[in-house]
Amino acid sequence: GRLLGVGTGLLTLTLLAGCATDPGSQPLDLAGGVPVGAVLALTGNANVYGQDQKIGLELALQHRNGAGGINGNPLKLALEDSGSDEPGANAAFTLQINRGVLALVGPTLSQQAFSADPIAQRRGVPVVAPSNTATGIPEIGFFISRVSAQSSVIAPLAIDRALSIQPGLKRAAVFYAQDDAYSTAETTIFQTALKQKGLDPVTVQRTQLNDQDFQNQISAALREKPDLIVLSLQAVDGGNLIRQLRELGYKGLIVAGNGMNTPNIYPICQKYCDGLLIAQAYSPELDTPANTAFLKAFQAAKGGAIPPQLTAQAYTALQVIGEALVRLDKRQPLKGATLADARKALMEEILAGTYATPLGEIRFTPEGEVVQSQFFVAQVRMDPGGRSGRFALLK
Ligand code: PYR
Repeated sequence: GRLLGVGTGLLTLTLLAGCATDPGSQPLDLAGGVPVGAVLALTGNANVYGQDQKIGLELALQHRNGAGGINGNPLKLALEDSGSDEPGANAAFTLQINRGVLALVGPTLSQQAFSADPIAQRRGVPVVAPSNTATGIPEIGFFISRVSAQSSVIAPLAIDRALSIQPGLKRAAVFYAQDDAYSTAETTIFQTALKQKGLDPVTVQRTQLNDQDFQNQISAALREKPDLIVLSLQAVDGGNLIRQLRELGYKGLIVAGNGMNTPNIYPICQKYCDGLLIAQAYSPELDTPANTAFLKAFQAAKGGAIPPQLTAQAYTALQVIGEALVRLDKRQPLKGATLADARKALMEEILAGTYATPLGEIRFTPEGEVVQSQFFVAQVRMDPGGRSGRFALLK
């Protein structure tokens, strides 16, 4: 930038700083591997998701590099913790983009994605979201895609299942966290699905993500004598609410959404997690080479446990980026390209592909929405004592 005089000095500085930190026009730096970044919630309330996701990324990285990396050059993954809020996600996205990554996996929460994805979109950096389920994520822009099925295609399945377990259900009570993008998007979908099945909610209770005591909302809901409770809450607030709901005497079915879709809810709701119904975008029983390889790697790393959906989705996100990079590099070598050109070509390649993943075969709409064919419903079964449990797939 040139000096524009005293009055616009600040503007000049900002422009200069912008140029100095944006590596997009530089040749892509492939020394030490092909650089990709991930941004996960490893601290704060959403760390319960980030823990599941981190191992998925580690296993996908191992798998890619065990298969020759990106045509002989290893895939190099830099992981940053976003915390569980928007400023953390914005800062981690910016750091990774300035570091020169070709693509990003993340962020964990939809609430964070609506804040951080526009940064990647502006900077021309492909994003593959591993766990954002709110309506409208890929619509943020060309560079934004996801492998996590959106609530509208998955959440209603758990309501169908509740009705097949107990066909006489009449009085649904709904809870959602009003300060969270995932919760507000999903509850709209749950409420529409309930109405379509003649189960107009008898009450809708609003909570906040950081609430710990839900006595007021629960008491108000129980006065309506519900026989089905439908929750769009994250894991910590949802786990606490379920515990309090059972302690206050509710005995009926509970359906939860994707926010409670992690075994990390067990220590929170303990024995009261038992019976919870949650739709799944992953089946550990899927009998395909891609899922068998993933299962084997997970069980070797974790000693026999069953992979959570969030682990399979995070694995898939990095798998997609790795396979798209292999194809792109064969067609149009990464070496010698500018970072900006390689990022754009990579996004086109991601959207064009079909991928054999642990989630089954997936591809993308031109918008970047995942196209996936198989979904399931699981019921949480807690062991006596309530310390551990499993997500049992319902047939
Ligand atoms: C989301 O934030 O989109 C979740 O599904 C938790």
